[in-house]
Amino acid sequence: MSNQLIVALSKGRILDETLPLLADAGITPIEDIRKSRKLLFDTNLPDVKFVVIRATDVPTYVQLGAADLGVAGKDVLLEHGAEGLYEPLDLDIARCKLMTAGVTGKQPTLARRRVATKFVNIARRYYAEQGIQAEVIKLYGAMELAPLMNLADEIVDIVDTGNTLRANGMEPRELIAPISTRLVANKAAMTMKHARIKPLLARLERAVAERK
Ligand code: PRT
Ligand code: MG
Repeated sequence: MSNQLIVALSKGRILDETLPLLADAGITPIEDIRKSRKLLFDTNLPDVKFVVIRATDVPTYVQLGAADLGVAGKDVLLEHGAEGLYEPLDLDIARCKLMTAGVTGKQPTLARRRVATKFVNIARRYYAEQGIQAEVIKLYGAMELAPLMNLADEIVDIVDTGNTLRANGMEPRELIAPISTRLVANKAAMTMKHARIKPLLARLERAVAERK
């Protein structure tokens, strides 16, 4: 293992909240990530580098040790599975909820329910726990469209204000899990690089606590 600490950051909306938090913790990239086409960035800390990747790839990078630490939504972590990962800190950013939703006022039938989602593992687990027979249909985006087009009876998706659902004639139903962004760590790195990870974790813990 190298002496570097590689931190995998989720691009997209999580990144916009992660960078200010990292800055509060005293860790800043030496160039503007959002203005660059690069994927690997030096920071003001000589032994810390950022990689900026698809949110859904962060658990894989950290689990396999290509990155030592990562920043990812709990939704992504629940869907991916936690094997080989520690989750030492709730960064308390990008809060939202994983919910089921359906067409407003239209009760789901008792028969086998068709559920469209990109969170197929979460959905299968959830409906099985509820004792509801479900046929889970994998989509990659625009889940809100599926019930309107009669592709599905329900969706499992992220809800924040509920505006997206309402705009499409849908309503939130059951809460599956409250979601926030987490710091994850490779299990082996947590032991082997403990001396380097510990102070970084302490800085982040302080930055999160100072916001409360
Ligand atoms: O774009 P890409 O396919 O790469 O991935 P992505 O779209 O999943 O990434 P991105 O950048 O959208 O970030 C997603 C992560 O942000 C999630 O994994 C969550 O942890 C977190 N997050 C927080 C959210 C929201 N809030 C959120 N509101 N992710 C998505 N939404 C979407 C939701 O899918 C729905 O379309 O916003 C809409 C709902 O918002 P309201 O306010 O209308 O209810
Ligand atoms: Mg997106």
